[in-house]
Amino acid sequence: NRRSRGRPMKQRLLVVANRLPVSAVRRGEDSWYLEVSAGGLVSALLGVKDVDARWIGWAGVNVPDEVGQRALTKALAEKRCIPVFLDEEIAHQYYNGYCNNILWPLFHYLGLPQEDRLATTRSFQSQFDAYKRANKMFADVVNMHYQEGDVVWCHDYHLMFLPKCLKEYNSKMKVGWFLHTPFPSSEIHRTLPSRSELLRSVLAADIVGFHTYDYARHFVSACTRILGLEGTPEGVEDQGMLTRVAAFPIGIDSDRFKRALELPAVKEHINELTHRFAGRKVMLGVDRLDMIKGIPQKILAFEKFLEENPSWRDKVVLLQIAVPTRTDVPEYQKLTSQVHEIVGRINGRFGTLTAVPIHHLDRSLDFHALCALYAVTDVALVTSLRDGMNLVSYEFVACQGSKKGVLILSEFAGAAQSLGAGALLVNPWNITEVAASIGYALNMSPDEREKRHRHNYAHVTTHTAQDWAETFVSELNDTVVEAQLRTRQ
Ligand code: ADQ
Repeated sequence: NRRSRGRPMKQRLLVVANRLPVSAVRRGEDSWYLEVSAGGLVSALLGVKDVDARWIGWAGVNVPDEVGQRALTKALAEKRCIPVFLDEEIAHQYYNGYCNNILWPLFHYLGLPQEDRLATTRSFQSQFDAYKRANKMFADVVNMHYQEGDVVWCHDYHLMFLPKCLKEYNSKMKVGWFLHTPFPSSEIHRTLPSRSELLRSVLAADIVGFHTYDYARHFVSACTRILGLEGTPEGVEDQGMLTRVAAFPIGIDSDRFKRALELPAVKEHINELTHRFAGRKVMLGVDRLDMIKGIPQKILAFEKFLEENPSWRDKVVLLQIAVPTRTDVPEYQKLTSQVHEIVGRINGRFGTLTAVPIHHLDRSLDFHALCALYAVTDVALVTSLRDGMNLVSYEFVACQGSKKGVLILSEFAGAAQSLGAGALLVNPWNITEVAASIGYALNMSPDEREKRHRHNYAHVTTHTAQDWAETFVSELNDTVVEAQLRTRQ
């Protein structure tokens, strides 16, 4: 068994991510209330066998005083979490600035900020300096808690500078880095002023992982074209040292969804929703309210469908659940108003005194409510303009045991690579095509629905979050062993 080769039974894994999987609320000078979020990453790591995982990350709150920091550190330790404290100015420049204003849009093909966006923020260089300083602070905390034999798994675009910092502390540290967003074409990455420095920092890791083979290929091309290094089928080689680059498609904990659907409260909720929308087909969108999710385009496509198919107007409803994010950023506020405006217009145009075609909620739903919604949905609409993977598409499939609903999925979501054969793939920019796919999905024969659903369900239930984490950690171990053998030869 390659997974247990020569390793102690319980290996310590340090998971480093920008945010801890815990929200902290201050109750008093030295008292904190903690709420653990049962996100995908948490359940993925809970399922990894023989691994003792600890989290290192920012608690998302500014804690300037030592008393508060000590109390929070103590409270978090019980949840196996270790905080990184960032002061407000660095956190702002690193997180709102370089991460979310520069890297997030660039990696989703929305380009670098235009001058008007730059003018309202500090200069690009000072944001990058803050990014590096913040990454160094993460590295300090990892280094403080690292013990020989640990493996360190760094997550996402917030921490691209971390592998280099860690290896400078200890070249023997096993370090993996995984990107949750797309890695764009090298032509896009080339526009980034700090393009080379970031690539070199990531290459310091022993293994670099992406959701899809395409993203991995883009990364290797960026290294060959921008840094002039050699790309091999295994990864990128620099002066005889290989950084392995590979695709590790994430999944979900599908059993968690299946178990939820068996709960009496969820069943009751399903009955209520079925009754509430009786006589109408239910279409569903669940997204963070972000430009990359293509929410306005989706709603416009639904409008076009209603326009062209009057007979469906009182027989279908679109439920769009959009959880607000980055609400302090003007572009996100603009997006919210734009979505509200379009929804209002369509409901005014096609609604009646007793029903409206779109129910739009600006909020998050709790897990059980979400499962019930997925279960009653006939057609899910995932129309991201770009998306690393998109787990909503997986969650919908996992909850469709008996209904066998149809998934309309953007070809620009990583999930299109895995659920493409079962879903109806669309170009989200092509509103005519999406509107036609809505019609096709609503009229699909039970046989075709069954066939498509079977394909997707098999994938979602066999390529789980646990497998993803286990494979990454296992490959990280093996890669380092191989690298050490190569050096000795
Ligand atoms: P996200 O951009 O957050 O993740 P996604 O993969 O769809 O996108 O995950 C969102 C999660 O939040 C899902 O578990 C979903 O259930 C939940 N969620 C979204 N809207 C919600 C709402 N209104 N109410 C309740 N829950 C809601 C990033 C990348 C993705 C990549 C993941 C994992 O952008 O491409 O798939 O990381 O790597």
